[in-house]
Amino acid sequence: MTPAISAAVGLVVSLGLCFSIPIPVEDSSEVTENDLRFAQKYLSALYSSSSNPIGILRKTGANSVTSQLKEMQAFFGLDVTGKLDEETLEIMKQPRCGVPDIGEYNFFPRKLKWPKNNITYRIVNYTPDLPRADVDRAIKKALRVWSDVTPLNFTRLRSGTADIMVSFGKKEHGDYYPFDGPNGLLAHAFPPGDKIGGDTHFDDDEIFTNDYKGYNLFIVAAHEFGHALGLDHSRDPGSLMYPVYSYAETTNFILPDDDVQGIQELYGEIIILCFRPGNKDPNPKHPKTPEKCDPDLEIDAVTELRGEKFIFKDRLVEPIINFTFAYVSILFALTLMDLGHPWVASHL
Ligand SMILES: [Ca+2]
Ligand SMILES: [Ca+2]
Ligand SMILES: [Zn+2]
Ligand SMILES: [Zn+2]
Repeated sequence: MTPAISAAVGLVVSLGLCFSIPIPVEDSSEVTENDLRFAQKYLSALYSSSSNPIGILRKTGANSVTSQLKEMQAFFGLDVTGKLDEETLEIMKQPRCGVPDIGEYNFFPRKLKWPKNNITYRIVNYTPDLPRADVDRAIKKALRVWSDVTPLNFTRLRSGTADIMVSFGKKEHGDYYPFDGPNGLLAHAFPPGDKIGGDTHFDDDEIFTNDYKGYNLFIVAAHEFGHALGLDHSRDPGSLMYPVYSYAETTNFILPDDDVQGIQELYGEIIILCFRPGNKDPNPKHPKTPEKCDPDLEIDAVTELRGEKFIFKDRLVEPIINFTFAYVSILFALTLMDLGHPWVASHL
């Protein structure tokens, strides 16, 4: 940069500092006034919870821009300088979720979660970016990411009020948390609760896709539903609940462990029973605790009874009744029959 341009930038920066935008800037960095405005908007939307219903139950955000900036730098594992530099700005400019990163219910040390396992959702409107069936599929699959590892069940409603109302909107779309046009904020969701609680909104100024181009609707939705179920952002860049968007393979999507831990802390685990051919006890009278499945296992069937989920892997070995009694217990044998599980039905 020539000294003249550098001086000009310096002037702009100091104007910004003196008048409207009190963000400290790293001396050596090339930060424009637009960047400063952008950074201030970013911090006030995502690191200050004043006048922020998404954050109603959250601790009051940092009270000065410097401490907000420090909090943001700490969240993303940057050098915590409290000054705006290029590295910080670069992270701020990445496409991301619109839910604030300041989490932790420090004032109300209770967890926000649905007090029930059967949760309804409704897709209120659609994006023109994708065929409706693709939107339906992405939303359903995104919810399944969470129901696969918890006792939660999601039922779709086609009318009326569901717990999780899913909609697409642009700019101001009815909740005083306007979206920002293309890129930047992609979507947001409200934590579990009445009315707007659980509701999930997508910025329809984005191009949503069902592949790696634009923003993959399934990935964005799966992240947002984490919030709708009570999760905060994670600092783990490999987690689904990391606030910045990144594309991941969607065909065989596996929920990262950080997210599994988080959601199971709120809702508990599902009961996972694995049956593998040849896995027979020589003494069938021994009562046995069913084996826990490897979480990466592909699942053949999931079924549910009294809010508990049972997952079946591979086929149940012959003879079905003995096997069931020997390996699992009478209760579970009855459970299988109650469930009318096809494998059971075919053998009884
Ligand atoms: Ca709701
Ligand atoms: Ca946007
Ligand atoms: Zn988020
Ligand atoms: Zn909204």
